[in-house]
Amino acid sequence: MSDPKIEFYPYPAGGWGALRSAARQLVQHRIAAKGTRTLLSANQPDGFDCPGCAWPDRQHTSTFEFCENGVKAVAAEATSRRATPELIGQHRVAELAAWSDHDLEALGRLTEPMAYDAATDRYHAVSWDSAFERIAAHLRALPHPDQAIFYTSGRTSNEAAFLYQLLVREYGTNNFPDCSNMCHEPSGTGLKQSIGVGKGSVTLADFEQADAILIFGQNPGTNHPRMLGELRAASRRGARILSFNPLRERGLERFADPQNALEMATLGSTPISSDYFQLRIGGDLAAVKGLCKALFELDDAARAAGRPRLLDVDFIAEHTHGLDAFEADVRAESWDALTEASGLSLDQLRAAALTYARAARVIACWGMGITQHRHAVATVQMITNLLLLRGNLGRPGAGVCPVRGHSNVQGDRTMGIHEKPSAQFLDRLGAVFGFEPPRAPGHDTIAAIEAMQRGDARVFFALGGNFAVATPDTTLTQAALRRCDLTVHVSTKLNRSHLVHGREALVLPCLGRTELDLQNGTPQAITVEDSMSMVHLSSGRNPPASPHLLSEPMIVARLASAVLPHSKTPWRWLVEDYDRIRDKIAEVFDDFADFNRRVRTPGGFRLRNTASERVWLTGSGKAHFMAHALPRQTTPAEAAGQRVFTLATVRAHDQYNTTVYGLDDRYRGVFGHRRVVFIHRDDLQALGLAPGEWVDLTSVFGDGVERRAERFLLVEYDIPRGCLASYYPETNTLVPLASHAEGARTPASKSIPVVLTRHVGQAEPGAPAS
Ligand SMILES: Nc1nc2c(c(=O)[nH]1)N[C@H]1C(S)=C(S)[C@@H](COP(=O)(O)OP(=O)(O)OC[C@H]3O[C@@H](n4cnc5c(=O)[nH]c(N)nc54)[C@H](O)[C@@H]3O)O[C@H]1N2
Ligand SMILES: Nc1nc2c(c(=O)[nH]1)N[C@H]1C(S)=C(S)[C@@H](COP(=O)(O)OP(=O)(O)OC[C@H]3O[C@@H](n4cnc5c(=O)[nH]c(N)nc54)[C@H](O)[C@@H]3O)O[C@H]1N2
Ligand SMILES: [Mo]
Repeated sequence: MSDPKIEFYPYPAGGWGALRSAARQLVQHRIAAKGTRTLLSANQPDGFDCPGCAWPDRQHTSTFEFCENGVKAVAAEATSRRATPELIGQHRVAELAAWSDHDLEALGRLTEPMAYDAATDRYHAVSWDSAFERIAAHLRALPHPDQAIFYTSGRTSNEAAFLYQLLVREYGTNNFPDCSNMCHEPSGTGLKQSIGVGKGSVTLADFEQADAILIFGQNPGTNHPRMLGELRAASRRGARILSFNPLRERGLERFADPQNALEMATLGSTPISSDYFQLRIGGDLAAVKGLCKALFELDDAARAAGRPRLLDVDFIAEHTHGLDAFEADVRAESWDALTEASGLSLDQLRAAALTYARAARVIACWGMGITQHRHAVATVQMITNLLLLRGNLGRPGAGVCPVRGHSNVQGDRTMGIHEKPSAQFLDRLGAVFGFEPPRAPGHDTIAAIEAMQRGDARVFFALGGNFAVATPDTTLTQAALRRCDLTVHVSTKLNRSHLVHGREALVLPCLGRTELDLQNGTPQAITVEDSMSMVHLSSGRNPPASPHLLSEPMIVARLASAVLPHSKTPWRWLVEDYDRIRDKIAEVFDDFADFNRRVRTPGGFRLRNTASERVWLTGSGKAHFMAHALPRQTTPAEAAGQRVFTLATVRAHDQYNTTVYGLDDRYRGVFGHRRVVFIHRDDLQALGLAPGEWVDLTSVFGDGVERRAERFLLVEYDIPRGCLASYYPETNTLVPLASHAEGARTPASKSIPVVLTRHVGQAEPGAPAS
């Protein structure tokens, strides 16, 4: 490992730094001309969908949309390195478990199915048939299908997800924990209650028309770099961009478009945020409630002066329900409580409300800074309330925009990956495929971990992802996984979840998004749904990393044939031509009528979003204002005489969730090291600590369990006092399973109460002098 270096990064997001970093990735993965071709076919009408993020693409793009982190995602998949069974089998699993996540990833692509051998503590190659037979034998032997868990990560295509949920339901359970449980679940839950549909209502065209864009708890410079293109254009035409984020994030400040020759040549850049509100971690509910309160006051003043109203009273009367109770609750909230809880001043809240009131068309975007809190659902609904007050829903240039993570996480949910499916969907699925689907609700991510912990769940199967690392309460969760009789992972790369295994374990390697998927000699395309409900085709071009790889739909179909010998579903026939799977999807979901034809029009098609048509599929047929009290103060100010901080776990620039590409976080000025804690200068002083010193983090929940993460480097940062930030997943061990969003059970990994103590013990080699 290189020495850690902490050095302010003075440049805009994007720009030459992005090009240099992208070039380095190609070299690291030994990708020459082939890689360039691979990249050029990302997000093209007849190429593959970028596996990076769920931000949509401009239709009919003719030029390659450059995205540094898209390059990393593609390069990581197109790497020429191979993790063969021979290579992996050279090491005992106990040995591999001591490697860093970065080093496991760096072994390259998996090439053959492997089984764990307890006698030697090693993985070795097995045939596909024996792997499927082994899984089938375990599943058939379980006393009840609810003793098996079927996880999904959001890179899975619509076709694979549809077949997967069908297999699992024909087998007999709704146990579908999903990465969405840890991600945008509160957005779906909150929006469904408020506006009748749990998805974003805007399209890219709306970004061209918005007068103001509010961005809450999202770091697009790292996690959705292509979004910066839209924000840059909006900023250039004078739209106001209001960022709400405890951390100063470079991508929300300035951006140089690598595709803009002038900006690159002149080292110029475009400011992104017009206003930056550095609120307290978890302060968004209070901030937005404050904006609503200020808006009511502005409206009072307008009314008193005989000026036009600032509330959209016609919209409110025709389309909404519950204003009176909401308004009374907001007016009764004191400014003191709102400023204290948000960490913003009255002036800041009033200024933001004025900007909001002056904009005719407003979009609100949000990410994990909103959803990974106990009060996440309430915050999503408060943001929606703010928009409803001025009719900013269901008209051009306005609406809600939860920015999804994984490239098909939204599509997987649409395809029925859900632990609480609706009766209507199950009826239809059962009718189309001639079986009786299970009706009992299944396990979400937290319930799945609890079931394994109790020993009630015996088989864990994962279609993608890295469950052992992405989930909270690492020590407890990993112990739960180890209690299983069998753990199975369908994966592209070796990761820690393969090493934290059950009594028996299998790793099944699959084709990646960028690779040619031939069935019966014919290239197949899959489909995905982006964050704005656009469904489009994706066809890989690269030769597969190994001749032994199977596609995800094929893995599901072959497993189904082994597990369900009496199934009426023609599994193998369906996967000979993915059009056949899509025809079945169209039979089950009305929104996918004529799927195969519509998805072949350039750019694909948009799924209906009723909220964007001002049709409200709520109980009352109207959009709902939802009143919410400020979150209770659950964190003690002190624990055993030590100051308690609130820690948010965030992504560094060189990672994709649990996949660590590199050790830099360029925009935040961190190089060569990941175990850092960002902290305000005055807090350092108050603790008698200095930047460059090492600390341990201990979380404070009062449940008697010690949760501790050791040896983190203190980094002074522009962050409010009392707030800390550190990287995910190194800090997941600090989050108790029981700390999660109310009503959506997303782990509260953005608000962990912790105390800092000086690290004693072995000094870190290469620690920078402070
Ligand atoms: N390159 C890359 N792209 C990715 C990913 C990746 O890891 N790498 N992950 C993908 C996935 S699955 C997802 S879900 C998305 C995640 O994308 P983001 O939502 O951007 O994810 P995070 O980095 O977790 O944190 C977001 C921001 O929330 C801020 N924040 C923390 N706490 C609070 C708070 O209480 N209030 C407010 N207002 N802000 C807060 C942090 O400072 C940070 O800027 O990105 C997707 N795209
Ligand atoms: N503390 C904390 N915890 C968090 C978060 C946080 O912000 N803070 N964020 C949460 C969020 S938003 C999410 S979405 C989850 C992510 O949780 P997961 O989705 O479970 O994790 P990933 O790291 O995205 O999964 C990476 C693995 O997917 C496999 N993979 C990659 N491409 C493919 C493919 O095409 N097919 C298959 N089958 N496998 C593939 C590779 O083997 C790789 O190792 O983590 C959550 N956990
Ligand atoms: Mo996510």
